[in-house]
Amino acid sequence: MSRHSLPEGFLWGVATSAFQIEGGAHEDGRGESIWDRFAATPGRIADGSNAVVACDHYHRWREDIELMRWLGVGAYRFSIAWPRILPRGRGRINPAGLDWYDALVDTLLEAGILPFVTLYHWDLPQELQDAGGWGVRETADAFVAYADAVSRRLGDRVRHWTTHNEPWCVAFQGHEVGAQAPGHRDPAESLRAAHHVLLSHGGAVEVLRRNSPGAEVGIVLILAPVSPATESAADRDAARQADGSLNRWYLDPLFRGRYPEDAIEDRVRLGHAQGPALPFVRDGDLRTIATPIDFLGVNYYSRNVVRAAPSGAPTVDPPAPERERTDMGWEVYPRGLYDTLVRVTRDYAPAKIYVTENGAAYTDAADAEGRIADQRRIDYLDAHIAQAGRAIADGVPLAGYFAWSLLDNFEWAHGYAKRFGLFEVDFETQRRRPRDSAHWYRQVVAPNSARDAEPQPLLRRMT
Ligand code: GCO
Repeated sequence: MSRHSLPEGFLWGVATSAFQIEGGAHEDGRGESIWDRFAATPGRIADGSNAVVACDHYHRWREDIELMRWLGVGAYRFSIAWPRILPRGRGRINPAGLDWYDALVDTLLEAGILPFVTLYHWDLPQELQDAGGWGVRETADAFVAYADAVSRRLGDRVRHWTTHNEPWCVAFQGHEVGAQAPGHRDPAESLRAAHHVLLSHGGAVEVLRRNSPGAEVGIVLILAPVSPATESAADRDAARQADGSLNRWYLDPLFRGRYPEDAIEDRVRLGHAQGPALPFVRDGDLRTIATPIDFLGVNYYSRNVVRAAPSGAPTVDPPAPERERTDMGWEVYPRGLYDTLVRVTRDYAPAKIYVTENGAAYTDAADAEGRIADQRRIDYLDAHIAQAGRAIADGVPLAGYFAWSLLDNFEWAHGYAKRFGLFEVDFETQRRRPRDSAHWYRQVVAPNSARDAEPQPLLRRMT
C-alpha cells in the first residue's frame, strides 16, 4: 500500500509508445519508419531484435485497455505512429491508420481512461528521412501537416496533446552520437534537428488549438539534474555545459524564446556551430517555438554526475559503486525528480507539469506460483512518487504522473533485454502477467479512480 496522498483529481497514468509496443509493422498500410530501418540494420540493436511484432498491441489493444482498467488509471499516454497515418510522411492519408487510433480512443473513453496523445515518439516515416529528415526544415512542415490530419479526426475527443517526446533524444541520440535512429554522428546536423523539431512543435500547437479547441497542449522533455563530480572550477563548468545541452537548449527556446547564449558559445568552441548566429534559425522561428503551451511533460529517470575531460568538455561519471542502479545502469536518485520539478518551476514557470515518464528496468523471475516479486521496481516508484508529492507541497504545479511502462516493450537499441513493465510480457506467447508492482500501483491510484471492484475475466485467469 502506498503512503502517498496526492491532491484530489491528481491524474494517475501509464505510458507507452507506438513503435515500442504496437508491432503490426506491415499491416493496414503502415509505411516504414526510421526505427524499422534502424532495427533491421545489423549491429544496431543489442539483442538483434526488432519491433515487427513487439507486444502485438496492434491486435491486443482491447486486452491491454482491460489491464489499464484493472489498474484503475485515469489516463493512458500513448503515441501515434506517423507512418500509419501518412505512410510516405506527407500527402495521402491512410484511412485504416486513423481508424485504428479512432477505435483506441473511443474504447479508452468508454473505459473511463483519458487518452493522453503524443504525436511523435521517434518513428519518423523513412521517406522523410530519405529527403533529409529532421536535418531539413521541410520535415517541420510535414510534421505540422501530420498534426493537422490526426487532430482533425481525433480533436473532438482527445483533450491532452503532446507534440514531441524528448527532442534531446531525437537530436543528440539520433544525430550527434548515433545511438538511435537515424544513427547519424553529425553535431551540426544535430543542432539543426533540434531546431526543426522545436519549430515543428510551435507550428503544431497552433493547429492543435484550431482542431481541438479547449484541449491541453504541451511537449515532453527528458530532464535530469546535472551535478559536478567535484567542486573544482573545471567540473562545475562541465556541469554547466551538460545542463546547457541537455536541459536548457530546449527549455530556453520553449519558455524564453531564445537559445542559451553560454550553450551556443560551447557549441562554437567545439566547432559544432560557426558563430553565435545559428544559420538555421530564421526570423520568427523562436517566436513560433515559444508559442504558449498548457503543460510541460517531464520524463525523469536519474541524474547525471559529470566531470571535465582534459578538453574541458563534460564526461558522465558512472554511478558510485555504493549507489543503487537499475538494469539500465542508471543511478536510483529520487531526489533528482524533486530537484528537477522545483528547478523547472522556479526558472521557467510552466502553467502545469505532468511527470510523463518515470520507471525502472529490473528483471525479477516469477516464483513457482507465477508471482513476480519486483520489490526494487516498487521501491523505485514509491520513492519517486514521494518526491513528486513533496514537490507539490513546495508549490510545483504537478497535475499527474505516468509510470513507464504498462508493458515490457522494445527498449530501442537495447531490444527486449530491458524490462520496464508493470506487466511482464512473454514475447513468445504474448501473455501479459501483472508483477507485484502492478498490484501495488493499483493501490496507489485506487483513491483517485472509480475502478471495477473485480479484475476482468482475463485478469482473473492471471492474478
Ligand atoms: C525515453 C523514451 C522511452 C524509453 C524509456 C526507458 O525516455 O527514452 O521516452 O521510450 O523507453 O524512457 O528508457
